[in-house]
Formats: sequence, structure tokens, C-alpha cells
Amino acid sequence: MTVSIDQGQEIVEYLYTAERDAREVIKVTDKYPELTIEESYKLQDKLLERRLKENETKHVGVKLGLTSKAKQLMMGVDEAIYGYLHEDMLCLEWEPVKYSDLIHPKVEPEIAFLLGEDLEGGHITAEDVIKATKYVAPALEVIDSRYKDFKFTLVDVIADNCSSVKFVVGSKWLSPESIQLDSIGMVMTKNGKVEQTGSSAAVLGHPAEAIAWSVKELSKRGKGLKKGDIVLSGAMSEAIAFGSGDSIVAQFDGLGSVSMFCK
Ligand code: OOG
Ligand code: MG
Repeated sequence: MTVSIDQGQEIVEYLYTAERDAREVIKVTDKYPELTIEESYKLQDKLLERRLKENETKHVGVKLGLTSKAKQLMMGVDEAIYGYLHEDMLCLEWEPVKYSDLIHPKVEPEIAFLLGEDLEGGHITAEDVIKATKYVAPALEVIDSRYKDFKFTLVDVIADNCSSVKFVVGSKWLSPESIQLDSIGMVMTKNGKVEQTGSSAAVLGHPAEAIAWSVKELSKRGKGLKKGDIVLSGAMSEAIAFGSGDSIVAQFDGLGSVSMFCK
């Protein structure tokens, strides 16, 4: 370990309160440049424990991040990551997201997978993911890095639960077998103006491939995906900034649309 138990607790407290108070902070690696990816996943676990307890919420799923080249380039990293979704992050389409609860939010279009079976182990394939998936649905993820200017290293962003803050799942749920999951075109608008276009192929070639990757990563740490989990497979395009009064809609070929309003 490059940080002591006390220092680890201090980092968790620092990131937990930054989210709670919607306050940006200096990135952790400025103070602890030696921190490793394995350590930062351990810090993420501690942060999540704290968050579950304090917010009286529960685990509802997993999110993948930086699964597309567009996002990796945008963030200056070259690896995918994962974090966790809690029930208090789930927003309904008709429920506005409150800008005053957030720091510098961005939104990105994703495909959500709802699992009908557990998935674990180091040999899971995209086919196994599709078999274990009950439904796929259009989704928007709101990310709100706690770090100043939304700038971080891979180690920083993992400790910060991969910038997670809110997500919206659309109401049209389809069987994964009823749609060609690797070629879903997407258009995202803000207040009616096109801001991003993309394809699900951008997500590691196939979103189910991205989920298979995450199962392998999780299994290295003795974890897996569970029946009932919602899994966000990662942004299909760059994320866009939004503010109070903005309306976001992402339209996915064959999957329908999902929208969000920020008040
Ligand atoms: C990290 C989270 C990335 C995605 O879908 O790529 C992510 C960030 O960009 O702040 O959720
Ligand atoms: Mg995302």
C-alpha cells in the first residue's frame, strides 16, 4: 500500500463530502502520486460503503466508463473502468435533475442492460452477457467528477466512483435478442439542437463485449454482476455539459428515446 489506513479514510471522507456538498476538490494524486489502480478500487469500495450507509440507499447496479475511444481521448486515458450505481442515483424521466445538487454535470448516452442472471468469472463472453440479459433500454448517465475542472488520472477517477452521480433509464425495454446491439445509431440533443451523434459500435465494438470485459475485471477482485443489476455499458459519444433549464433527449435507432430535464 502506498497510503496508510488513516490516509485512505481521509481520502474517502474528502471524496464523500465533496459529492455531498457539491464542491469540487483537488485531485487525490496531487497529494498521493504513487497511488495504484488496485488501491483506488479499494478506496472506491470504502467510499461506496460510506455512501450506502449515509444515504440509506442500496446497490442497484454497475456502470462502465471510458469504454469508447471518444471518451478515452476526451479524458486523456487509454483504459476502461467500472463503478457502482445506487438507488438514490436513479432518476425517472419526469423527475427533473436539480442543478444546485451538482458541481459541473455532463450527460452521456448509454445502453442499459438489465440482468436476469448472475455473471461472474474470468471467461465470460459477449454471448454469455446477451444470454444473461433480460432487457436492454436507452439510458442517460449524468457524470459529475468531484475533481476541479473535470480533470483527473485513471487512479483519481476510479476512487471517485468513476464520476457517477445520476442516471435515467428510458421506459422502452427490449429483449437483447430483438435488436442488433452493435450497430445502434444515436443522436443526442440539448434544447432541440443536435449535440452528439454516435453508434453503439463505439463501445468496445459491442456493448455486450464491454460488459464481458467488466465481468473479467470484477472477477479479479472476487466480484461479479448479479441478477437484477442494471449495467450501464458506457458512453457512446462524448459527454455534454448542461445547466439549469436544459432539456436533453437521446434517440437510439430501434431502442427509442430517453430524456432528462434539469431545473
Ligand atoms: C468518467 C466516467 C466515464 C463513461 O460512460 O465513459 C463514463 C468521466 O468521464 O468522468 O461514465
Ligand atoms: Mg458513463
